[in-house]
Amino acid sequence: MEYIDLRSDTVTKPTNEMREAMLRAEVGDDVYGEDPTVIELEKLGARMTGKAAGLFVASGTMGNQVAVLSHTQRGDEVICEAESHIYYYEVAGMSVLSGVQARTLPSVKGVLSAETIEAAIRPLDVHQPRSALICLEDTHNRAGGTCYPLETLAAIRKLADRCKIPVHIDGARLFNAAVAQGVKVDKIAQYADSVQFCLSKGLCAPVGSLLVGSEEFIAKARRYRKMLGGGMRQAGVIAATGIVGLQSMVERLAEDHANAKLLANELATSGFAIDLSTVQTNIVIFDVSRTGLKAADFVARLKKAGVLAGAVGEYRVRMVTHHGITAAEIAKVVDVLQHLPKKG
Ligand code: TLP
Repeated sequence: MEYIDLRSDTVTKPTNEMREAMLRAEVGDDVYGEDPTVIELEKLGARMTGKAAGLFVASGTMGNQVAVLSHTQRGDEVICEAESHIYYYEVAGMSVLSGVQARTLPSVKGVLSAETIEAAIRPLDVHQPRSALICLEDTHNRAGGTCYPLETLAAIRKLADRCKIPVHIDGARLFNAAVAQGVKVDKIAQYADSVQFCLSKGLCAPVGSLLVGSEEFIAKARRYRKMLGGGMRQAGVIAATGIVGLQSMVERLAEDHANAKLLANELATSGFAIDLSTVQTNIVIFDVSRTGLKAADFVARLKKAGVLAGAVGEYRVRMVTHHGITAAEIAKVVDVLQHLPKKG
């Protein structure tokens, strides 16, 4: 069966232009710093985000974990949102690899306020861990692809400067946030000391993320990437696809956002519980309790009808729009949702 696959934007495949770029890519041993294509990608990512340096990593998870390793020491505390990817979905990596503990904070639709963060910052006290890092997620995955308002980021930056705590943004979907907010990514990245963004999601590259920050930070991160086994050799063949992604796949993310809104509005009209205010980018999360089915059963029925989605809670279902999903396919999905057999 030909599925309409809305499980994630990670399912996107490299475009023809990317495959051609792979074929042509000049390569070298990147652990020796000799892969010109990787160097070009790292410079491009750093330039776009307004940072001094970049590091090509295997995945968003590796980028986030290398960032935590580089910013912290064992026994530190990392402030993050309660449902953030770095805490929720990274296999307790920060505890295991960095030896830090997470201080998880409640948010409003994935967005932490400066006040909430400030209240969690530890005083200097022999009993308490050091607050060593603030992690933000933009867009926020489990909140439904929500963006940080720039004023909130500015307030958090001010607090971070006052308290001398670095800020890391998990910007797996940073370009979605920028396109939705009508700004270039550097307008968001300026508030963070380090940013991780994925090339392998909406930008359609097959593999990889970039971690960007100061020269000093990236030099440290490069050592940790090596420690984790992420020192790749002729990685230019994959880096080439990231360059194409950054140069030609950013603006089209707006189509994914339009399709997500279309889908969300139809879901609301069809009686599904959905908070339309969270549908700001390419993620649509809705509640299926009204159908009498749990999310996992609902998703299984959708699959039988040719649509792939993800269960992200007992009654919460996630659909993600991406390259290759057209408005016509969204209409088909809506039709399937409206005619899905109910419980029993
Ligand atoms: N998210 C994936 C799954 O892991 C849930 C998805 O399908 O959305 N930060 C954020 C905010 C993410 O959404 C993801 C991936 C990552 C980091 C990790 O990226 P990868 O999968 O490249 O390690």
